[in-house]
Amino acid sequence: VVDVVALGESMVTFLPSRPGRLADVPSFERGIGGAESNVACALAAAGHSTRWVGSVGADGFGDHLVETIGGYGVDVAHVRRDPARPTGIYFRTAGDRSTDAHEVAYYRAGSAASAMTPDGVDLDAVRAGRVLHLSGITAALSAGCLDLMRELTAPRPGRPLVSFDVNHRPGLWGEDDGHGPEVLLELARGADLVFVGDDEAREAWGLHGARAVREALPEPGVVVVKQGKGGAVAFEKDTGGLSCEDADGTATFVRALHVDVVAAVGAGDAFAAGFLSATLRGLPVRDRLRHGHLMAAAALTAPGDLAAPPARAHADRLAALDDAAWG
Ligand code: KDG
Repeated sequence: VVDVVALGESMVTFLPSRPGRLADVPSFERGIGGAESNVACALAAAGHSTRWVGSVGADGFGDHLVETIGGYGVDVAHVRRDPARPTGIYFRTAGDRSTDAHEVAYYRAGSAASAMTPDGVDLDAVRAGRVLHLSGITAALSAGCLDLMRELTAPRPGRPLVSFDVNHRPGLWGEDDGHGPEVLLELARGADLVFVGDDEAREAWGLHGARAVREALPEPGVVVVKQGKGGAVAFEKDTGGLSCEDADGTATFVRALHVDVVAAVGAGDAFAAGFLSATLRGLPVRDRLRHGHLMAAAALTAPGDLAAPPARAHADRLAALDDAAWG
């Protein structure tokens, strides 16, 4: 059995050669992006067996994604190659160091991945892992993708542990979609493990603070609310299998590591990967949060979406440092 299957759209990313407005940047370097495949790659680099399921065009960018993600050791055998639609791409500018404000230009409308539906995806391959990792980005891509997300978060006997990173991307919700980011709350309620930033919860759902998020999401066994540079808080209830420190529903907070940020993009994916890795290893919730922060710190201090995570033994030593080191 694969440890983690991640499903979502991956894109070729164009990273700016220098800071500045999109209008002024003269050249870009090719990278890869895609929140869910980022999680799969980071988990593979951390020693887990992973699979990425998605759809890309039968084009050179699709080849590049499949080869690069496969190069991390991720199983890409179930990625669909769509001869009729292109691989999505996107450009972004370097974040302003103080505000992290950056411009993003997506070219993904009508992409191969946006045509995913419950019928067009090998659902057995998607459900074959111990964990299925999804994100709210997929729900925003098309009506068919939203149907697929509803199918995968619906209750079902024997389903894998469903992990859902809200990943609210305001630029993806069109005016005429007929739904907005409130559907992310519905999907999150069907998951077993939810990651959400407090800023996302405010923007997408009008919820203020970690407690309000937990109150709006009482069903998932674990809800992790990320509080930016401050840290992250996990609410956990008995999930009947995973270890559980605070079955009474109390919260566990762990401060984030303070690092000099090189590029913030991908840090949330790295956090999810660290938390999931520690979850698969049956570690207590405090250590899951610490491994999330450690992987996020590695991603924050490297350019691009993906950073090599610390080796497992190294991460374990850092996670085991005493409370004084972790603040
Ligand atoms: O989390 C990083 C992702 O945002 C990036 O890789 C691109 O998947 C992406 C998206 O849809 O924004």
